[in-house]
Amino acid sequence: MALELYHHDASTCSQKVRICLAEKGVEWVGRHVDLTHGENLGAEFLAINPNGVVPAFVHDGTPIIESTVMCEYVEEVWPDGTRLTPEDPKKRAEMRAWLRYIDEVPSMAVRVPTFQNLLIDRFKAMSDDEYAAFRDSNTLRRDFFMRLNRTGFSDEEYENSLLQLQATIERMETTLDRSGPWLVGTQFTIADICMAPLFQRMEDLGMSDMWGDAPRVAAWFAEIKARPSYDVAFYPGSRMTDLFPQLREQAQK
Ligand SMILES: N[C@@H](CCC(=O)N[C@@H](CS)C(=O)NCC(=O)O)C(=O)O
Repeated sequence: MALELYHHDASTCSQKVRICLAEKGVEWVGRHVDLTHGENLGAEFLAINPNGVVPAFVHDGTPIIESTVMCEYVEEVWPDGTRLTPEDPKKRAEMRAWLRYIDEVPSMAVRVPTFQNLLIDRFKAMSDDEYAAFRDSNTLRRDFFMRLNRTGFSDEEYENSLLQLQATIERMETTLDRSGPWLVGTQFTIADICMAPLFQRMEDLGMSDMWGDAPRVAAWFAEIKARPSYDVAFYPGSRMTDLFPQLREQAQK
């Protein structure tokens, strides 16, 4: 049976997995999860992913969760085609260290400007009680929504998220300058795949100036966008600029 991908068009974690599936040429059937109406927190989806977040996929009846784990699973189950993991254990460790860093630092940081600048209206429209009920039902992200506090993050938290994104860009620039063109040397790996949607998100949020002084990072991002897998993963309607056309207008000004 085809792999069933539970995802959301514009979720960065879903985009990671869609790039990976396209790179490996793996066919999938999409199950769209409606985050706005809380489908991710309903019993049916929680039975697939108890964390209540997208993406997840079901392969041969078994749910696989966590976008990075899902990419590694795809690589292991479909070893043919483009290899996305280095053979050398040291390089493999380097890739995995990037994967941990991506999950822990920039993936978390990019959520702050995303929610603050784009998604906040949905929460502002809620009453305090509605917001508290939404926040408390959120299995994985209760703490995040505590800090969002319905109307926005503190200035310190916003500033900290930008510093973390800047630090990521600087770390990448140093690495790519020393041993590019990819994050783990000459091989395009799962680390590049997992980082790319975060850059697309920053670009869509009008934050691409952040890598204005990082030519290696700019070249890295351009190379990823030129790969056929990118357009497969970012189909029309899957960018924040598609969902929030005002972003495109701002970018044109
Ligand atoms: N560590 C998880 C994080 C997944 C995650 O945070 N997904 C977000 C979308 S990118 C989500 O489902 N959020 C639920 C919501 O916005 O209500 C993974 O990498 O799969």
